[in-house]
Amino acid sequence: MEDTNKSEVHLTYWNCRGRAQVCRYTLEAVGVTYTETRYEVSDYKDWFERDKPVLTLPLPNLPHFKDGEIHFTEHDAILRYIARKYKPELLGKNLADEAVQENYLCYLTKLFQKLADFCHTPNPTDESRSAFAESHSPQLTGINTALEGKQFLVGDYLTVADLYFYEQITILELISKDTFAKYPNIQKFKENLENLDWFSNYLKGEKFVSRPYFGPRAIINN
Ligand SMILES: N[C@@H](CCC(=O)N[C@@H](CS)C(=O)NCC(=O)O)C(=O)O
Repeated sequence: MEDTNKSEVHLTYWNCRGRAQVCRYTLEAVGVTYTETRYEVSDYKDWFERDKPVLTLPLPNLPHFKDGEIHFTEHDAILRYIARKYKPELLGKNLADEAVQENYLCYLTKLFQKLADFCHTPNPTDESRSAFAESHSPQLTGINTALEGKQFLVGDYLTVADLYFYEQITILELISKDTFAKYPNIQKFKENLENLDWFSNYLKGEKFVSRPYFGPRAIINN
């Protein structure tokens, strides 16, 4: 278990990308000092048998997030909390932008489970991988069109939905590497994010969890 010195702001998850990755991006985006616990899957008993039973939360799970006395679970609640507290514009600068941001974020949080499920499906073939990616073409076409003339999903500034979409682009590329060949605006969007100084430094740095994406039962994972 990797356990950096605990600070007031602390994120706990497995040592993989999973549901915590966008929480990590969001912590980086707001620039707050934070620490992490990352359980090794081989030491899963540390979580399930030692720490989880004594966690006095109504819905103990991973990820869980602590900010001083405030302590809770659910990765999407964590994302919104971090943004709301440290940089509310990450949820949209006005009511109209908030609606667009939430529209994407709600869609993408549901999509996560579908991507994760596919990555755990036995015996994927090149055909099944590209067919799965292709099954999302109505939504990807819609997003590609909506990105025309825009830097990010809401407009010219970053929101949590962008960070979420970024992560899912990388998962879809892991499933089928040419998924975005026919979506130039999504490719440009990905570059726009990777060109942000704080993000490119994070991706190159030691804190970044590059692999694996999921736990060891995933078939598509690296
Ligand atoms: N709805 C929860 C799902 C959390 C969840 O499924 N966590 C998985 C990893 S992605 C886990 O291993 N949980 C540990 C547990 O069940 O105690 C969320 O969105 O955060």
